[in-house]
Amino acid sequence: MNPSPIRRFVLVLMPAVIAFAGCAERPSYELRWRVQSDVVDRPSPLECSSVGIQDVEILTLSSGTLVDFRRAPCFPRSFRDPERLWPGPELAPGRYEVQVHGLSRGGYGWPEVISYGTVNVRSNEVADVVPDPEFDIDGELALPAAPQCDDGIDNDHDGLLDRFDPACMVDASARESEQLAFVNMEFRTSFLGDNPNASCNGVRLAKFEVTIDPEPPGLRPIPWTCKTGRVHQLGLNLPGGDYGIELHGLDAAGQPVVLPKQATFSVVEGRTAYIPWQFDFAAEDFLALEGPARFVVTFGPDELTGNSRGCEPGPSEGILEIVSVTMKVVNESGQPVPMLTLDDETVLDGKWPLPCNIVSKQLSTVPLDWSANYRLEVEAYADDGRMCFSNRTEPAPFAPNEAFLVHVPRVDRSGSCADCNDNLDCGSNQCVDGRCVPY
Ligand SMILES: [Ca+2]
Ligand SMILES: [Ca+2]
Repeated sequence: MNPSPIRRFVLVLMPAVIAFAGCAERPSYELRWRVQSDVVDRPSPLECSSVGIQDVEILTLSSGTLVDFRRAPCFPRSFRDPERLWPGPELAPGRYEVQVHGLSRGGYGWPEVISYGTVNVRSNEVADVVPDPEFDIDGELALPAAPQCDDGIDNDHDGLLDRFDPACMVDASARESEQLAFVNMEFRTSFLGDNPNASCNGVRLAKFEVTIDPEPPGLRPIPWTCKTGRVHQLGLNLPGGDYGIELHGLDAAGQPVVLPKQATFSVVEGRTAYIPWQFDFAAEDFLALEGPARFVVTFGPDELTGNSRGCEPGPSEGILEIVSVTMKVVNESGQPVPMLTLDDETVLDGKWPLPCNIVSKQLSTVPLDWSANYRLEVEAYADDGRMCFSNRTEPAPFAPNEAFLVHVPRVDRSGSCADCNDNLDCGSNQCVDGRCVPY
């Protein structure tokens, strides 16, 4: 702890004062002090050592100017006799302020460990110091105890000293015995109705930050990076009570991207709590969400091999060629969204078959406003118009900006949708029930 301004002033003055204090003198006042301790109730060295105060400094001031400075043990031997007082300096008649500062074993003081009183010095008389009302214990100067988080004592006997005690980690002015609740929070976040295709990058959300009200002393909110599918753990030591929490979503520059999510929770002193949070940011939570949907269409995967395919069959996969596809954008209730187009103006209304090779590359829509939960239905046809692949029962949710895969499952493997008619169609594989499989 840094010396207070008055202490620096005192240290500069010390050599001159000590020279003065060295002269033979008759004390103009006497005083006694004691530490405000709940450990001992009668005069004892313990009242000092139990609160981490080793020495005291006694300062005498006249109209704010230091006129004497001396040091004493916090509990002088003579104090075992409850009637004995400590001699002050010899002073000219007048009114003085007297301060007693507590010092640690390390020799430093604390701004809150100071006791104040006044004394009226008259000639040929030893005066008593009158403590200020808030520092008065039966006429003695009451010295506040040292802060438990900085007194060098394991006050609650848990083996953890001062700043290593959990209570002090949260609040440097706490008592070590304060029982905090350990709160383990888990944050799961999702976007646009738990849309599996919506990513942190796609919605331009770079990091999250949490604030807690009332703010626990010593807690500095630490932002964490937004990663799709990631669960973030946050461990906190909190005093018991009711709290509000806000989750903020920020862009890479630290600016808000969404309206914060708010919730409340309670913790019970001394208990451990596990609080799972699930926050979904819907389109209306975003301050500005725009951009196209970007996607790649793939057929399959095949339930036996796990492979997906394009318009043309792969080597030894048979002879089925997909010649045309339809693509239709629907809303949440399955109704077509009119006039929604790709960036090349292809209308995604599913009315006309498109050549299959349109899906041989990544596709992109025009920029969308994301107010509706758009989904994409894709159907794929053999050369005679028979539908072999369709995701109509589970259309793919559109998500902004970052490319996602649209898997279109097989719905027919017979007739012109069969991969093969005989082994010759399958190259190094064999044809079983219209499918090419390894021998
Ligand atoms: Ca402790
Ligand atoms: Ca302590």
